[in-house]
Amino acid sequence: MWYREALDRAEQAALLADIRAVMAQAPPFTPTMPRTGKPFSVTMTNCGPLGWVSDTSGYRYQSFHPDTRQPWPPVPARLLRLWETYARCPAPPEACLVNYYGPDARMSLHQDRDELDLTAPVLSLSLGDTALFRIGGEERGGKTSSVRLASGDIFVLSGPSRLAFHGVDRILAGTSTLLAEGGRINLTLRRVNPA
Ligand code: MD3
Ligand code: FE
Repeated sequence: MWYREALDRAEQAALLADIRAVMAQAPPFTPTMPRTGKPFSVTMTNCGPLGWVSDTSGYRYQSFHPDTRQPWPPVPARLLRLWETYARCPAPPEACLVNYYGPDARMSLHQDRDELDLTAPVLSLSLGDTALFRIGGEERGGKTSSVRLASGDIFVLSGPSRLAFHGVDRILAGTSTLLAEGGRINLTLRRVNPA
């Protein structure tokens, strides 16, 4: 489900302030690819009881920041309310991954399957510059379609779409004035463990 312009500018600004506070507690880090150690072009942080990290030992969820070793900050109340409204999931999110894309960042086609519970929905919220987002089916190499995810859009992946291949082809620089520094922040709220 794609909820275009779900959030007005004031609500986007309030969420951005919440996320800036998360980033002050848990500074964005540059994940690296398992095995190769190649850095991601996206920087990341998390809030919630668990956070997604990637380094040379692999992808995983853990309860603390990889550099500061501090627990992740809690998920802001405003984000929890969006989960309640849009995710239609009785259990609260356990992880909120915060991705920051500069103008040249991208994310190659992948599936999200590091969660033990693959039946719960994932809620994505976009802030800042528009992303050219690509989504396909459950098999790599299948047909894909492109959508432009703009600031304030909410995308909920549930049912079979939860295992769809997806990625970000590029960021359309200068399409939003929300982030003073430019670029895009994407938040994904997730369950990790079965409720
Ligand atoms: C489809 N993030 O963090 S959000 C990710 O824009 C990720 O930062 C992208 O892919 C971003 O893993 C896409 C939309 C999204 C999120 C999770 C999904 C699409 C998804 C999980 C399953 C299928
Ligand atoms: Fe993903």
